[in-house]
Amino acid sequence: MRIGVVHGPNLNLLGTREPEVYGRATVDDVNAAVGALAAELGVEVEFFQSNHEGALVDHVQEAAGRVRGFVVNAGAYTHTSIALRDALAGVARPYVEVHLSNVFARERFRHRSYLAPGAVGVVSGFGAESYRLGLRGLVEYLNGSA
Ligand code: CA2
Repeated sequence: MRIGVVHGPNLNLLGTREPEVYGRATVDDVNAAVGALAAELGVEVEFFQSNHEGALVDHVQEAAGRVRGFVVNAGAYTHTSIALRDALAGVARPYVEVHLSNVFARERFRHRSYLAPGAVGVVSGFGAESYRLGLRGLVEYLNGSA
């Protein structure tokens, strides 16, 4: 089983600024932690980050042929992108929406997600651990035990 992990805009800056909001882990650290859990769970993972909405849409379409599902932190596109929502719905692969911060404890514009209604679940507020919780939940869902 192969899972796609998708990081949206500005997540390439992780670990360099705003550590009080997003923690000190870099995107490579997050990927390494997710990769370690994937090995424990016996699944393969592939990672993608882009700052561009269309590139994220292209990636979801292209990766869908290889992966059983996605763990997605769409960053700010979570709150704005009908295109990414349509891409995820269009490829019909289950996905979990994850966030480093607790978006519900932040500005109101972060409370709305275009992706959440189509997601298997949402994990928000656990820093890098949100991705690992999301991966665990998605794999259990795909294995039929969640
Ligand atoms: O909490 C999350 O994971 C977010 O998806 C992060 C997005 C934000 O727009 C969402 O509302 C919640 C922003 C990612 C920006 O990441 C940075 C990391 C370090 C320095 C600056 C930005």
